[in-house]
Amino acid sequence: MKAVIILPTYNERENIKTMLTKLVDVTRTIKGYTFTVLVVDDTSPDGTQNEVRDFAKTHPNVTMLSGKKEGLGKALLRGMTYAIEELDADIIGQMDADLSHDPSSLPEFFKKISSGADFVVGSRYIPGGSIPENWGIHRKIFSVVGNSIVRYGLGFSRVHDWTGGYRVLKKKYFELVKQKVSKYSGYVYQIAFLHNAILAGATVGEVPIKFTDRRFGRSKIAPLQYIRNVLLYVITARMRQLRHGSFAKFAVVGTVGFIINTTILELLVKNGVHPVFGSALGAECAIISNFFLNNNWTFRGKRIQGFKVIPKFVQFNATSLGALLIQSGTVAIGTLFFGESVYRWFYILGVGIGLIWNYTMYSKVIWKNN
Ligand SMILES: Nc1nc2c(ncn2[C@@H]2O[C@H](COP(=O)(O)OP(=O)(O)OP(=O)(O)O)[C@@H](O)[C@H]2O)c(=O)[nH]1
Ligand SMILES: [Mg+2]
Repeated sequence: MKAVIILPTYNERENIKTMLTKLVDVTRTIKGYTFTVLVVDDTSPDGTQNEVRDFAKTHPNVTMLSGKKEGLGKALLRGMTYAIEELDADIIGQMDADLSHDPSSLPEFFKKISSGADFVVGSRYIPGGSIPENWGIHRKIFSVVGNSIVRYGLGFSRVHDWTGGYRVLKKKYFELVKQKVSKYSGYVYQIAFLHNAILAGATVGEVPIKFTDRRFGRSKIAPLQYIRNVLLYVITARMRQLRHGSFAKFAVVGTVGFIINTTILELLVKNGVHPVFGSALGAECAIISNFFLNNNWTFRGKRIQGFKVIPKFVQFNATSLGALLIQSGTVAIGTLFFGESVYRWFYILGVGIGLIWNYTMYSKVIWKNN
């Protein structure tokens, strides 16, 4: 497998050689991948590029992509595109070049990739990870509050660090989200990238990292603008989710299932099959269709993959059976108390309760955050 680690740089002359030395050493210890380090520099005026060129003379697996200054998001976009198209990357990594990200954690990222994760993020907010103690209280608050807003605001609280730039992912997820994230910049780019990858079905792994403060060079963040943009992203993303809410999709999927159920029943009965058998077969076909449509569309952000599909499909069948029992139970109770003539009202009530049952089971049990 081919892995490309991207180091975006802007004025990192004092850091880049140390970073490259450490990184190249670490990559040699990771088995099963061949590594290229790609420095994506925005024509830094401080001479970063000379340092990289000098280093690359003795390290053929270090290469550089130069461009004009358009911000970190654009640099990453350009770098990842180049990594896939020109360097044939299967796996893409990104790290800050200012020594804040310790290369010695990198093997952990690749371990997670090898064991099935699609997108591994370095987390400062899980046990074993940390933010610099010497950060001023303001920066600490910005960092912690900013991340919490994103975590809970977007509704994927299982991922703890959204703004960090220490990540390793399968190329597929960059290709899937590239169009959607190209309009964002800075930290918001990092957030939108991870968010869209999750929505596209990526399973996320986390590695604790101790983020250390840069010793050289200038910080490029603008806190207030950062908080505003993050908030704006979370709010608009949430509104979009509501508009295309999963409940609406769930309803569409259910309707498709109903049509399949009815069509199969009618076809079978027309061909001499007993209605009981026809409706059972129709119902099972609808269940299969519902399961796969929900898995790949309604709940695709939590898509079930691999062998897990089997037990989940069994659970899904049990849930559908539950809905059937709720529906007929409601009709049974209703007619028992109010006579058979009112069965339609209780049928409608039963369908309603059954829908709520189904939706709750789908979103809280079957497609709960896995
Ligand atoms: N190519 C490119 N790289 C950038 C740009 N802005 C930042 N970087 C690089 O992206 C990485 C992270 O940026 P930093 O400025 O270190 O951001 P930070 O770590 O949040 O904040 P400080 O370390 O305090 O400055 C570093 O390697 C930077 O050199 C940019 O516009 N273009
Ligand atoms: Mg930094």
